[in-house]
Amino acid sequence: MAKKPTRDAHLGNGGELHQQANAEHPPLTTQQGLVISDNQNSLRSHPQGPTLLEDFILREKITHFDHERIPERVVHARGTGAHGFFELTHSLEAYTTAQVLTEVGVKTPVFSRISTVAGGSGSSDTPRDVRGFAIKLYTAQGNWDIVGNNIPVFFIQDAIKFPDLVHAVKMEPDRGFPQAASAHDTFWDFISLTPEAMHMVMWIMSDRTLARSLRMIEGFGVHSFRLINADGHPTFVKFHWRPKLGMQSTVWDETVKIAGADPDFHRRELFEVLGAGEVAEWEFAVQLFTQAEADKFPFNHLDATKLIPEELVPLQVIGRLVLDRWPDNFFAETEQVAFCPSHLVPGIDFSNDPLLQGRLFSYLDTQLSRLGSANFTQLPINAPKCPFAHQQRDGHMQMTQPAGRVAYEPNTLSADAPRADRAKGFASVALDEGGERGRVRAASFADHYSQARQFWISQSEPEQAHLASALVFELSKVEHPHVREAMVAHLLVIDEALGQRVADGLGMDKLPAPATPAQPVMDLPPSAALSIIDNAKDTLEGRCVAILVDDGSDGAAVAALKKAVEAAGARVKIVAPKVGGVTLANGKKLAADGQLAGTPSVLFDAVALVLSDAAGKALSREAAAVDFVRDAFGHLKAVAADAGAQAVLKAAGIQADAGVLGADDADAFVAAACTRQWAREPSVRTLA
Ligand code: HDE
Repeated sequence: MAKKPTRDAHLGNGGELHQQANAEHPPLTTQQGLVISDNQNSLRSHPQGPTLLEDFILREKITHFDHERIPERVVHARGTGAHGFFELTHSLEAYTTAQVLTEVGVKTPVFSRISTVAGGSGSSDTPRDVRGFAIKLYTAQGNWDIVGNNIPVFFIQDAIKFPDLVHAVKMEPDRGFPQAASAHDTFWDFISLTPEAMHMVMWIMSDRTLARSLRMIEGFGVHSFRLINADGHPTFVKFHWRPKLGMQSTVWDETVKIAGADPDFHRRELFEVLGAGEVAEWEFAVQLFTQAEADKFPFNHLDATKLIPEELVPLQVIGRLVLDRWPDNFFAETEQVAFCPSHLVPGIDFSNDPLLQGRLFSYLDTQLSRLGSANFTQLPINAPKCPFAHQQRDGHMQMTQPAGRVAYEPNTLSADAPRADRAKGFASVALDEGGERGRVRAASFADHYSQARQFWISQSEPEQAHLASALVFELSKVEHPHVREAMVAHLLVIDEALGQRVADGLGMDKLPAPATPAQPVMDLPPSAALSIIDNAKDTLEGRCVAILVDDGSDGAAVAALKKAVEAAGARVKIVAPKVGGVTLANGKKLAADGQLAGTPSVLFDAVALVLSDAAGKALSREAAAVDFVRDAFGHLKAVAADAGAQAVLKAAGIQADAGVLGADDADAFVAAACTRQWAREPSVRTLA
């Protein structure tokens, strides 16, 4: 058991509190190991006098503090990290020599960082944004970083456009806002001039960008990579991570409110569940295909604005990723971790995707300015866990002390100097790259609308309504009418009805002429994998349910609900008007996990209210309680309420439906809580 810290202290002359070292608490020292006698008072010339420059202890402490911050990531600044492992379940030996993909059952340690893209490191967890999904696998053959996103396609086809894209989405340079939001003129101006972004626009306006939990998103390597087998034969591969808990999103109004109620919503949840011994788990799957197969695709797989439909190349599940340990120190690990798509292992190689090719340069370069030294690889979170040896030397913050006089290769002066190894070493795939050089885009990259249309028609009805409404929301924040019109012109090409719906939502008097596609738009078949709702798991596992109680609540009803919810794999939080808890009708005290005003229902997947008649009456005049129910209902959640709580439901104007239940049938409540009440949506909001 952890030792309890002692609180012993004495007061100094000025009434300040001093704690002193003792048998349990070692002495506090400077960075040089000098024991500090007084950590409360700086060195003064006399009690009323100025502080002396001589105070090297003060100066060391303040100087270090002044330099605590490093530049945040230029994109993906806000992220949450966790440790875990990758375990291979099916060997890809026929395709690759990479041990991490051939040694079944081996657990490879990993560090993952899931991030938003546009906001600064202090922004909230829940803007409408792509999520970065970066995994560092510390394999026996060196570190392999899969630096992907939760969306399988990207905005642009060529790396040279990336700084423009990011400048467009970030805070506008003259005003310094909006933070972490694409709903502004510069973003949509750029996008409206970038037809290749239209497929990605469909994804970011869909519920994919409104993640319920970091454990409920997919991950994609996005680009094609190559696997190389023992004969040197290449096979193309796409990487996929599929969440064990299924995918789930929030609804937009809920998302907006979560940002206010808990800006750390995703980070806190992962912290809490890992601390409670739960894990976050994904299946690892690959799509494998040959050049000959790729030649028959109706698109170019080297174009990162395209995905390969699962119907065309099925996913093969070959392993799992488990995150099970929160980092010890956020800065040392989550902030200092340096992912680079160029970190790979023998048996894996890049493709010629022009976006990937640019990334191979960018990430190493950005680490140099962010972490300040070419020795960032020596930080514990970045160092390989396999043996490594090289002749790279010196530089800022060199942490190693290589012995001997040899720091070059070849040499004859060192008996054990490292040497290249042709058999085991990394080999780039042999390719004939003949052709004319030039600043060109392949003609096979020119179809920008077919897969956007495919995504749209693959969405369920509620998802289509959300997507169209998201476009209306975003474009309503755009001040320039010509930008709105240009976007509607693209949407009309994707799907006429979509363009019309958005134009209506924007109150446009006249439809603009549709944009002119460079190539005829194909009618691709819908792909079942693209909808979240159609693929939702009927489960409460990994979710969180609130029970609102007050003095006089029925303890047996609370216990029965809690038992049923926990049996379904979800967590329960007790919400009460005071955090100290309540006295139940049976006289027992029940502690609260959250205070009503600070713990709104947006933080939960379903809510139950167990209230005495008197408490129900009192809370029906309490805005926080009424909003608690109104929001849960408006966000399509199951609501269970006993007789006493009916007064609150009435005050919230709740019309009973299949998702509004009594509090006496815990199993029925759990069954209803497993899914959102989509049928309710048209009765609570008008969507585009
Ligand atoms: Fe990144 N990206 N990116 N990106 N990216 C960075 O690297 C860049 C792209 C992605 O948790 C930066 O360490 C360029 C696609 C993730 O630490 C930077 C291009 C995908 C993360 C950078 C792209 C990503 C980054 C900023 C266009 C999905 C966070 C800080 C060619 C496949 C990793 C850093 C973490 C971070 C550059 C496009 C994913 C500046 C030039 C496509 C998950 O190097």
